[in-house]
Amino acid sequence: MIRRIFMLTLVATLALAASGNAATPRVQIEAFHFVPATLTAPVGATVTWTNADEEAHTVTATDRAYTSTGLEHGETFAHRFTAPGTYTYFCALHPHMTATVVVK
Ligand SMILES: [Cu+2]
Repeated sequence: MIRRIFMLTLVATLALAASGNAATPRVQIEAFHFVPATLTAPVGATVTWTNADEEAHTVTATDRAYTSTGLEHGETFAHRFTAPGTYTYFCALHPHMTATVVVK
């Protein structure tokens, strides 16, 4: 419960922080897939993932630069990309789930 309140507060804070930016790109996790599989975002964008699946998933950088905890249904994770590049990530619980963020 406390964790959920923290997450909601975090999301609200991030939403406020991002409201000055043009882009708040989002990825949905559903049916064991990241949607879209390839997301393009501008430098400095904060990408938010939402787990719409009944199963828990993580958002974990291939190079382990960042990772979420196991996200339950409805929980979110956000990461800000500060440099251009092609960033692959996967779900640590289901490593066949892979996707890419292209930052430019
Ligand atoms: Cu998963």
